[in-house]
Amino acid sequence: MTASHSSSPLALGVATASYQIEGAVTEDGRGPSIWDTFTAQPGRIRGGDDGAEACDSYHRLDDDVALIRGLGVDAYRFSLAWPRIMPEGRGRVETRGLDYYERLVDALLAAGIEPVATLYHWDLPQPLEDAGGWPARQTAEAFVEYAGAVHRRLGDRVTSWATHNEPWCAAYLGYAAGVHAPGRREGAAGHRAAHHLMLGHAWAREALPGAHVGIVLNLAPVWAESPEAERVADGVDAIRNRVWLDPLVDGAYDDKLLAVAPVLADAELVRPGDLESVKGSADWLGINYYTPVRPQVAAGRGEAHPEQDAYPGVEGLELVVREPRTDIGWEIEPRGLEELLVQTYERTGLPLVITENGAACADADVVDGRVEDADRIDYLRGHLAAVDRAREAGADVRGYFVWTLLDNFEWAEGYAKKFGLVHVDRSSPSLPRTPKASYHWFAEQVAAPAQGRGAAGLLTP
Ligand code: PNW
Repeated sequence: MTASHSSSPLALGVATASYQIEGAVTEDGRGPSIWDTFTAQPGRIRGGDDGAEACDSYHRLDDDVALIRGLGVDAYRFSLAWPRIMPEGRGRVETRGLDYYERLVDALLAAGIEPVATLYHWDLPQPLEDAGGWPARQTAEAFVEYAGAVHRRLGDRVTSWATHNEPWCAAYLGYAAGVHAPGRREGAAGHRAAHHLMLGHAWAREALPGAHVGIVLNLAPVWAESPEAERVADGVDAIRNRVWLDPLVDGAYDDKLLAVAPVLADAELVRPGDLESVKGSADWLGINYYTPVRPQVAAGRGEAHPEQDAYPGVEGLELVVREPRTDIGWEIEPRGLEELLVQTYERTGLPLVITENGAACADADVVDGRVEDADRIDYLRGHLAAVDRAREAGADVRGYFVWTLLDNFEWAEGYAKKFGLVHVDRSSPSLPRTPKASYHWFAEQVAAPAQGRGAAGLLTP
């Protein structure tokens, strides 16, 4: 790397996802998703919570856009609910679902905020899961139909698109570890899902002519806890990072990856032409970063970390979580973001966007209209500084999105873990929103840009 990108502007934004905020799960023809099914199963979600109401953003579009405007951000990253748009997963299009996102996009554009649309943030239509889900190839075919239907309606106004959010979570937390929907626990199904997610991504890009299409990965720096842990660390790196980046960059799964995921050598699964179509299929890369991953060799009956099963094929793995931690138990380490940005830019040469970064903090009460969340401000400040260092080191980082706008449905953790810049009072039926101290702090960062930051046409070349 020679050129420094620290002089190009860094767009600032805030991110959300459909199932986590919308609610209104039976409205306007929306079909069921795997998260509706999963949350209805006893014991799956902390507190028995579900997304049936969430933040009711489906009915509060104007309130939420006003909150986004109040931040002054350059861009807003949101996802579309596939089951609102194709309730059966493919075929018939429900135009009322598209109407909602069109209203959102038009409101953002009217406010001078760039919409960044994610097509798949985990709410797979249940009929597609019933037909085999992501481990089945036809789900990738259905995804292309859905992508085309969305793009036909919004492609004249939205230029920045992400196909998938965190396919590692969708594939391995959903099908191997069983902690996310659909809750299956089969390692090979995780690998099959991974392949089909990437294939769906590549095919969908072809269905979005003229669009700037990326994919959002939760890549992680993988730091072996000891020299003996290099072997398990390599397996973790294979499944967390290389299973996505290798086909994108090289159009191949290498032998070390096949050693942990032998099913990826199956010619029925990986068909001629598949990897060639994935190669070079991203115009930009989104990175969601929260914490580094620290593998060690399992000492025996150690305390099981719930994510361990999400690395199928890596035998004898234990994950260490060092201090300090956020309220969700994830280590705080901004240097991990700096390293990840520099290394991922070296590996891919793609424009990078931090599509999520943020912290879960224990709830503080609303006192005199204020919510103090100094820990979240510290977390964000430290990570923004890491982004600046990575840019100075030459990484081409175009944007940084805080996860997330509102306290919302945090998947397996229900509503107990709060990442929002805005507090949502769930004890009141009207779900009142109160901007936290971190909201005001972030608005100041946007308004008084530090060196090199400022508004940008986020991803337009
Ligand atoms: C990401 N894990 O989820 C998602 O993109 C967001 O929807 C989510 O709210 C945010 O990060 C905070 O969790 C993850 O268990 C959920 O490793 C779980 C894991 C990783 C990411």
